[in-house]
Amino acid sequence: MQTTIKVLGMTCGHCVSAVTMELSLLPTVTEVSVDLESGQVTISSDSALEQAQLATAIDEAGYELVPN
Ligand SMILES: [Cu+2]
Repeated sequence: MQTTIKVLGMTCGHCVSAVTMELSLLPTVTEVSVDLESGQVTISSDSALEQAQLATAIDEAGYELVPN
């Protein structure tokens, strides 16, 4: 399944890497795709991801998850 979130504060390729790495650590995540310009992040995973774990991962990376 795919989850799309919006992340604030990413400005360059390093930001993209940091967010991608943290999200990849979540259980069952198979792919993370970041669009730097829009801040849109698409996550593929085998099970549903909770908003709270996504928020924690984004926070760990040093950015902010936009609540939807
Ligand atoms: Cu950066």
